[in-house]
Amino acid sequence: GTDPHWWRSAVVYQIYPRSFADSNGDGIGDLPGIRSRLDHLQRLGVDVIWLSPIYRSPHADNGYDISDYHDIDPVFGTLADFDDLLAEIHRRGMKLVMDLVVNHTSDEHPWFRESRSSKDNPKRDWYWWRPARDGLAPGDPGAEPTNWESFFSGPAWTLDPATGEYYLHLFDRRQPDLNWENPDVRHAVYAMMRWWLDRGVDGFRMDVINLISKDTALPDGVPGASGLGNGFPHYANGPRIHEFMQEMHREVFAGREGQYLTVGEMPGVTWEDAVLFTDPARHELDMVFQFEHVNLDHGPGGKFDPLPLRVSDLKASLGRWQRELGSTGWNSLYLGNHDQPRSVSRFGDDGAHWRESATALATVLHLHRGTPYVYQGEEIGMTNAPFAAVEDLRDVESLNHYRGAVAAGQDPEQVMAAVRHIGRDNARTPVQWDDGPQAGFTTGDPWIAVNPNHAWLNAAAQYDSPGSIFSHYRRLIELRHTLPVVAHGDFEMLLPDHPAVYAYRRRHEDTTLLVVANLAGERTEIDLDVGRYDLLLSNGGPDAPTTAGRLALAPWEARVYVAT
Ligand code: ISL
Ligand code: CA
Repeated sequence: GTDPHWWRSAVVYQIYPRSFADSNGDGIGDLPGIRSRLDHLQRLGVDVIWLSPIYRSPHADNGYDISDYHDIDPVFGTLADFDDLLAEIHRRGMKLVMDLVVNHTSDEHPWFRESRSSKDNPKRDWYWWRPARDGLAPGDPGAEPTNWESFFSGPAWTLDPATGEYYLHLFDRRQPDLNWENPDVRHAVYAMMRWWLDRGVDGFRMDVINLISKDTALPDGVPGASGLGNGFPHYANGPRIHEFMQEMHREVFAGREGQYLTVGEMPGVTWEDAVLFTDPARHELDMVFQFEHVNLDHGPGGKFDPLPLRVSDLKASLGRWQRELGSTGWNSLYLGNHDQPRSVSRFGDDGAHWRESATALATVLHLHRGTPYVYQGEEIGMTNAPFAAVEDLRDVESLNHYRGAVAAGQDPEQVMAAVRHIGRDNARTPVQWDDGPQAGFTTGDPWIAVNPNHAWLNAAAQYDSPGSIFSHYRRLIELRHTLPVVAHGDFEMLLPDHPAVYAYRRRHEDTTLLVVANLAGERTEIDLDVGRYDLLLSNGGPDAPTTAGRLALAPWEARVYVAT
């Protein structure tokens, strides 16, 4: 199209390939499996598919550890399968965005193999190598070059016996960080990106891209509960991050403006920075994933020390991002992804109000200003999984945490309770297609157990049901496509101090959209005059009795009104 900002009226669907659909019975989702389920996505009406990594990988972190950026991992298929899938997606009028994981590689990437081989290897400087701390010998306790803790527990440095030096890994030890200070690293990444664009892909979701510019002085961090230091202030949104993003834009996207979508995943990004990243005049990124709303329930001890979530905090956070990105920046809108627990279990009520809460949350999210992302299974209300024991887990983050916490003396049952609540495997159980064996995901043994609730919670049961979660998502996506106010309207929060009701108004030209949702399990009544509006969409049953100037809302009821 000719609209350079086409993604403002688009909806993106995230596929986690390993858990989407298995075509050959080995228990792992794959590219032909995705191809076989494209009807589902078309029926839903999404515009763009984002694929979590499918590159060659030893799968220490399910593909977020890449050993060859130019090939498909055999477990997912071949480059020919990829070209086939891409052609079919394009034929159906959709686009495909690839995951770009370039803060780090796999320790099996040839770049790292060369880099670790000797101190004077030409690729030595492609990663972060440092000797033991002054006065200490390699391997001594505390000899790591900095005290930083990795995201996945333990020190962020690992000693490599080959040269007696340590390498930096913000994530697992099998995910060494690339050194973006070295221009050869940057240009190798840009060349690889152009290779995929030339192959026909429509953009990139950039993994932890705001971590690529580190403070080269590598200062220690403030020690936390684990005794290790918090390096975050020294590597997140570092000194050269905007320079790198502008350089990438020039080197990769110049001359292709308007044809692709870029979204940067950015833990800890502030709205001030997000405006800079997404202001089109600065030529950095189309949008970013911010983390404020998915960190609201993290306690002082981090994500595995969860706190109860308050609706008022969620409103304040999302509302602030709406307001502050304003008309200069652009939001990405999401409640879940492959790193977060299931959104209906976390923000909603996956018991008594399962359908109502899933649809209420979707309503509030999708009608914001920004580009909505649907994480696979969210459109049918998939829930957290009943992991009984540590043997049921697969995620490196959860497993590292479990081992570390139990070794440090925590009660294993309590550690499991936290993992069950917030662990990433919740989002990684197979998509529930139908009520048959293994939910229609595979004819073999799935790599992670299917949620037993697929007996009633599955896609097939929802397609032709007008009140289903799937039908509601479909309608929300359609509204973004058909009503310009959804993509282009401004945003005004209503009832900001109400503890349960999320209400806002969007305006564009002569149209006003009013979105009201009760995000709690009790009926409520609010002061809101909807007299001049028409009801466009709701997730409720029969109309609640409404007196002039007042609106009654059933538990988790959501209503969308329009006036022109
Ligand atoms: O879930 C998290 C750890 O507590 C997040 O901080 C997560 O690690 C962060 O969102 C970065 O995620 C991305 O990079 C990771 C990968 O494991 C995630 O799957 C990916 O989305 C390292 O590549
Ligand atoms: Ca397979």
